[in-house]
Amino acid sequence: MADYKLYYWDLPFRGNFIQLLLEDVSASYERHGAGEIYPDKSLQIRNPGMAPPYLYECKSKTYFAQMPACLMHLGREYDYLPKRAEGHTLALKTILDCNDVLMEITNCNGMQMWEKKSWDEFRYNRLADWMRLYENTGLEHGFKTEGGFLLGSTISVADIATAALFGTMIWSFPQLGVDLQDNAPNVAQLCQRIETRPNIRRFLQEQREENGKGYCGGQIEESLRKVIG
Ligand SMILES: N[C@@H](CCC(=O)N[C@@H](CS)C(=O)NCC(=O)O)C(=O)O
Repeated sequence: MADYKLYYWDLPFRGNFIQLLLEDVSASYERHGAGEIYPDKSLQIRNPGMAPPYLYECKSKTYFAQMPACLMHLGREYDYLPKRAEGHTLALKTILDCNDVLMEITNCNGMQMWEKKSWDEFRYNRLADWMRLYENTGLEHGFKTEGGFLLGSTISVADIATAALFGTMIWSFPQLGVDLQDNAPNVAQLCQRIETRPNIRRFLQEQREENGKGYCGGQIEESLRKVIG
């Protein structure tokens, strides 16, 4: 029996945050469609969750929802959390930042479609600031050492989350690679280092062959593609 079951759509968007970690630690897990739980059973599972991803832990027969909670849980299980209090808190903060960026880049889960003007304003101001924020965090902590990670000299959930955020974004929208390079060159390098870790590389290659450039899906992805050009 697998150790975990991950319920998500056939898209990288929030699912890859969890999946990259599961892959990196060689956890045994099964992928299931989000529709097996969402929306009909969302309130019936133990620890109900409003929306995918859902992570089921077989040994405890427990479900977890909310991507940051799932990642922190796995981080503790697999020793991917910084030991010191500041680092531990920053790891959670980094994942929450990622979730904010996901919310912003999808205009609140597609509540409103992007127009060229609003997109450019977001891209060259707020998104650029987000990138700089990750870069500064790394420079204040792990990037002091050559080949270091975001928060220190060892890999943590913060690196998995950063790569799941920006690595995926750049893969799906290569035009944004320039933005990351200009605003956060060390983060760009970090994403490459994480994406080339053997298990992650194998997984991403397979996923990208199957899903192409797919990002978050739906009309909001179409709208993003239109404005990014
Ligand atoms: N804060 C939640 C957001 C979950 C979420 O918005 N999931 C998306 C897919 S990435 C979804 O299917 N939402 C449907 C809904 O909210 O009803 C998390 O981090 O897991």
